[in-house]
Amino acid sequence: MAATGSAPAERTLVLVKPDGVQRGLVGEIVARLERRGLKLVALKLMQLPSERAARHYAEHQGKVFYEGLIRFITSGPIVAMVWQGREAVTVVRSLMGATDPLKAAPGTVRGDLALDLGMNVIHGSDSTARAGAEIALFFEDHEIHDYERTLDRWIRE
Ligand code: IDP
Ligand code: MG
Repeated sequence: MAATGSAPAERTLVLVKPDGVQRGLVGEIVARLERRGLKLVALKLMQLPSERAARHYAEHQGKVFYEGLIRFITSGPIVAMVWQGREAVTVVRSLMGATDPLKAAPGTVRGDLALDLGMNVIHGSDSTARAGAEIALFFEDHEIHDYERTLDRWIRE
């Protein structure tokens, strides 16, 4: 049995996109991540400037949906968060569901709360390397708060 906290905690960036904020789904999404056992270590409400949106979605530049994606993600406030925990990147991706909500499994955020590819409510980093870069794009080091939770010993062996 591993000792408590023996594995390094992984971090991932999560965004509640403008549709999720407008629809009042911030609490629902935060609650799902909390209940899974991940730890919230940073959070802010912000409207994304288009240069930062372009950097965030650089991998999609040139694709047919790119311009619409940038317009959408900058169209209103988003909630940016950093979540920490065991395999946080993979855990969040599986909890989000497939990119296209029509293909996302019931029980996932997109499978339960969304219908449209362009309005799929949530973003989560897709690899640990991307997570590091994305977290740096949204947060200064001093905005990320690592802290002990007494309940952590009931989440990880
Ligand atoms: P992900 O959000 O599941 O990581 P990505 O492939 O990285 O999916 O795409 C980023 C975002 O761009 C998606 O969440 C979705 O909102 C949007 N998007 C992706 N593919 C399409 C498409 O074919 N049409 C319209 N929007 C798309
Ligand atoms: Mg992606």
